[in-house]
Amino acid sequence: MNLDAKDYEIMDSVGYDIAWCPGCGNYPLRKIMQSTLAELELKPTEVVMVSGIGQAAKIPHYLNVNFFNGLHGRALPPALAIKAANPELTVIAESGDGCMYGEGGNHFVHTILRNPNITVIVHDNMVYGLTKGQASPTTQQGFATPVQPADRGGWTNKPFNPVALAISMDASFVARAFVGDRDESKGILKKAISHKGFALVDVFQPCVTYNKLNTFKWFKDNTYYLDESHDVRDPTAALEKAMQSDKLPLGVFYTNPDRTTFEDDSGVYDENESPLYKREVDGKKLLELIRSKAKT
Ligand SMILES: Cc1ncc(C[n+]2csc(CCOP(=O)(O)OP(=O)(O)O)c2C)c(N)n1
Ligand code: SF4
Ligand SMILES: [Mg+2]
Repeated sequence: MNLDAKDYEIMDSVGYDIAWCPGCGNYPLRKIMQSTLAELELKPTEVVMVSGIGQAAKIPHYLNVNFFNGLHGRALPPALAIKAANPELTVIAESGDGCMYGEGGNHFVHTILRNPNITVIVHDNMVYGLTKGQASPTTQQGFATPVQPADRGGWTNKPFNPVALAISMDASFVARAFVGDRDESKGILKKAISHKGFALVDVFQPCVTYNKLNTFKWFKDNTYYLDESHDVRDPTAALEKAMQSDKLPLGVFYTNPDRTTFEDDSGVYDENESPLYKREVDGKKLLELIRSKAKT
């Protein structure tokens, strides 16, 4: 099968406008996603993208894939459920730093624990873009916002470190990328999507309108790539790299392919490999179950 990036473009006949600002880092990420999916030879019909609310969360609207666009912070529960009901699909949860780590922070933690075989791609622009520039969990200290002005010292919290948190929880794949580096990002995303288990890729994505601090140049100047000497199976080494803040490492920090997945652990595929959605519902059993619960 020969797929190329164009296969993931929405047909012009559908008639849609892209609501991102000119120069936004979401555009290169969209292109990177298209070539990543094409090179993995995943048919658009086999991919489901799940997002929440925000600028990043609009990405599935602008790609030719199946998608479920739910509530702010709530991308992960439906992503887990879709994968559990139909493991044949490639499920990608994709949303912003606020959506995934702020409003969705609880789901982020508990989905790492459950280890479903899904990929989580976070457009990390270190700001709430859609709602016009408030601080998000990954906002840098000193960043001035409309409610934390520069003359009061800006945002005072230390930024949340999703990579370190995920490694400390033994997430099965943890990586960071930067949209300014297309080939490297594509390589990282290909590994993440091919990995069996929960795979996190935190992607630095400049917001050119509301984040004048963390620009394309800032990310270029303040990042470097982990090299071959980094042992991705060593959690202590991975955590040490993740805690670096003078220069932020990019690449794959950590993998643990030995963890069993949520789908495996659920037991529903132990004796029957047929996806849940294809199985007949036993009406009698279901009624008995409902009645037994109604009595308690
Ligand atoms: C429960 C809830 N809280 C707040 C909002 C308002 N809201 C919508 S998008 C958003 C911020 C989005 O920021 P982020 O997820 O970082 O995405 P970005 O726009 O930066 O890509 C907020 C606060 C909402 N829709 N629902
Ligand atoms: S506000 Fe920022 S994140 Fe949103 S579209 Fe504009 S540049 Fe992109
Ligand atoms: Mg954001």
